[in-house]
Amino acid sequence: MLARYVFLLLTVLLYSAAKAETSNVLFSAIQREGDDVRLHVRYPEGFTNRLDLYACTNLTSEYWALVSQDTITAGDNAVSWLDSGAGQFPARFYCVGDAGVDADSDGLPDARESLVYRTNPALPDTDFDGIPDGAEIARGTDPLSGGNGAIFLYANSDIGNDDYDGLAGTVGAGHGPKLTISATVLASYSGDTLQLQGGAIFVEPMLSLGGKSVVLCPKGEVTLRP
Ligand SMILES: [Ca+2]
Ligand SMILES: [Ca+2]
Ligand SMILES: [Ca+2]
Repeated sequence: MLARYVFLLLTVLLYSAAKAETSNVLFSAIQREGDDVRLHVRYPEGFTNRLDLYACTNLTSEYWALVSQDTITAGDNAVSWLDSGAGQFPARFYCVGDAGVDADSDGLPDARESLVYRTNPALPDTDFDGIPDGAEIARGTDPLSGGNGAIFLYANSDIGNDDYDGLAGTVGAGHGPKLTISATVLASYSGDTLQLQGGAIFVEPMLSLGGKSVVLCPKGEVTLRP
């Protein structure tokens, strides 16, 4: 029954400022491997940017799914990627984006903005709420709807690490509290709530506000806990 599945190869969409250099990106092969599909993507010599692969099962759908992110050539200017379980779909469409092109420097490649999030690749803050599109995606807020971007950010001198994103008070699922208040403040935007947790004493370097000012409000927008 697998033969009844139709896999259509969409003309490769490559979002890049350097169109002439990147228009030769192509799929060199699509192979069936059982219920999986393997894509072979090639691009020209000298093209060193990262590739994102996108897929959808319905071209009338508004959104594509980012199915492989920041795929990097292994030195032969080719990428081989297995789309596990793709055989379950009656049709599957693919396209490629250049993960190294971010025209508005908001942290989201142009192709991801156009295909996945529907944000404006030429505007760093599509909904004009003061939070860049990439930060909104990372924080889990809606980049298309302003005014709802405020979130809690956490600092914890016991389990915190400034490499964490500060989006959770505990460590897990890729999130965790920042160690220093300074880093937490730097990650914040207007309207965010900073929550300080942990049993250890916050020493002076941790208390630096990183050049930002913090307004302590009586309504609990900033919570200090021992
Ligand atoms: Ca962008
Ligand atoms: Ca943008
Ligand atoms: Ca925004």
